Amino acid sequence: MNQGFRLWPEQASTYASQVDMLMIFLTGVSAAITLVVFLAVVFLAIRYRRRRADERPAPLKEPHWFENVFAAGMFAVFMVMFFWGARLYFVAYKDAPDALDIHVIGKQWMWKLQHPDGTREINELHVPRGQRIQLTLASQDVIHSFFIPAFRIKQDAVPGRYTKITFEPTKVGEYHLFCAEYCGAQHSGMIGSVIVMEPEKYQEWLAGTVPDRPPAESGAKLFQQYGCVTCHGVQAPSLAGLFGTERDVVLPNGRQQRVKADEAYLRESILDSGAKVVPGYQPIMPSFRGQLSEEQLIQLVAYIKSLKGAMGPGGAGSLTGQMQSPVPDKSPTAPGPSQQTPRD
Ligand code: HEC
Ligand SMILES: [Cu+2]
Repeated sequence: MNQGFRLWPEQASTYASQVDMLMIFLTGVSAAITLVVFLAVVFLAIRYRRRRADERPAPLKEPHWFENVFAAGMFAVFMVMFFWGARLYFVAYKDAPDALDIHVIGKQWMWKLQHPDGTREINELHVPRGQRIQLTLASQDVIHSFFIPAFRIKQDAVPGRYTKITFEPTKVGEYHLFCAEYCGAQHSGMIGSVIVMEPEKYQEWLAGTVPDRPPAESGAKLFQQYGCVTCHGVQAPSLAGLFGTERDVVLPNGRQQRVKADEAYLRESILDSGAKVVPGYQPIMPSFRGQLSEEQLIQLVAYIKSLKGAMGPGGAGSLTGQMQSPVPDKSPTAPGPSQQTPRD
């Protein structure tokens, strides 16, 4: 960016201007208070300086009303900061079910991204302008942090769990993508770019890539391959319609707990199947810890998410039949200029 000196990174998302307003407010309040304190120090030092060697200060009566008003005023200002900040936090971190879902995996030292139709990218993210986008982040090794200054979003990718953040790009262009958490020798090289395109251009771009299988479809394959299908729907609970519901589970200490069947729950059920057992079932499910990569876990979770509605009793066969691919298949022979095949 060779546009001379600028105070802020470019504002390229709906979030950016909102964050900047808060930032201006915080800086303004800090500057104003610094000024008041500084002037008071100078004024009082001059006004009440010691004039003679034997001078003693006169006993004084403190004006309590002043202290109280000052404390209450500061409290009010801090509460404004708190509620304003909290409101902005929820804008970026609230679950956005109808956003465009993009999966991000951080690993030393690259970002691997996947679009809902299966298109993969490395260190590059193409997104349509004016659409809400939700990133689901995972890490394959250490903590990374996905940072797009122009969008004012930053979210850690933490090993062993999923994190999410949403944004809505407003300006076509190419923006920096950084890893903002020191993650090893080549941390500084873990950079890339985000390319915001008009929605039609984005569709064109998607059509020009050779998508990998959509995550949910790869997940369906894994579901067969790892033998999940031999139990689920037979002597294990059906997973259709499970996602997003609330359910009771039994903890190892025998207590019951109500949990939400979200991505984190599905992940835990697969990796640590004994941690929360469905009532009425034996804890016979083996742990798949160490057998599935982050990528495969995301695919399995995506597959389970795609299983809508309840199925008939013992309908193991219909599990795979219910798969719906969000995007129609594209010809694998289409030219793919931006397509990349990730290698670990
Ligand atoms: C040996 C049989 C068996 C296999 C194989 C198996 N499971 Fe399970 N699974 C179970 C049983 C039984 C339960 C219910 C008891 C429990 O929660 O542990 C369960 C529970 C679950 C749950 C929580 C369900 C709920 O309703 O809350 C998920 C998610 C799940 N399994 C996913 C998988 C996936 C994905 C695989 C393949 C990688 C798999 N399972 C392989 C037997 C199995
Ligand atoms: Cu990193």
